[in-house]
Amino acid sequence: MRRKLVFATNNAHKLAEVRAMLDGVIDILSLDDIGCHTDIPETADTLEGNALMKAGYVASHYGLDCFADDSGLEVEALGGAPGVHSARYATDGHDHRANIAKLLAEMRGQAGRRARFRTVIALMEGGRVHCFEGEVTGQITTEEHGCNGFGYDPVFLPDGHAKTFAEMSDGEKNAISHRARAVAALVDYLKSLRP
Ligand code: ITT
Repeated sequence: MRRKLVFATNNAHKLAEVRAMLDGVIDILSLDDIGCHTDIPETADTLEGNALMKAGYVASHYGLDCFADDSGLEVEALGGAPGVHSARYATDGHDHRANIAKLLAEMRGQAGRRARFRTVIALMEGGRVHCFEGEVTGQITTEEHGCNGFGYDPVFLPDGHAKTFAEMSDGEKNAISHRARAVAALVDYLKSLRP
């Protein structure tokens, strides 16, 4: 029987992205699937700390093997902001439109527009903890392009590509994204385990 792991996220886009990447490798249970309807706290000041908090919450409250990711957009000209605060950059909620508007306003007139998305995945499995990382570098555009994906996708132009993440299909984004690279490291690890 295939291994089952809970993915501790409330973000439906991330759940769909990661399910597609792990198709045929493991079965992913969502928080809904295990009856967890809590807004799991993520109050650490690093991506790794938040990923560990989310995975640790499920492991300790439900006794299930689990992984969680925390991702952020780090913009060079803004000293790495919004970083770990990416979801709540403009407001207290996950208001993607307001976050993008704030980012473009902060970047107005900036010549240097280098940025990277970074993901840390924390896996809690059989009482052990492992972390995996992935990143993708690129530029912040001066205006929004495309309407696929979520979050800052319409203003992130990955290096070596002529389309923003929001102009790419799911498959194109998943081939190069920060989360895909971290998930690839997770998959390598899971495959290295004995069944
Ligand atoms: P969970 O904590 O429930 O998993 P979240 O939406 O808060 O979902 P993250 O903490 O991992 O997701 O990411 C923080 C924010 O960073 C997210 O709300 C987006 O604004 C942005 N972000 C992360 N990954 C992204 C991606 O692939 N494309 C665009 N923006 C992304």
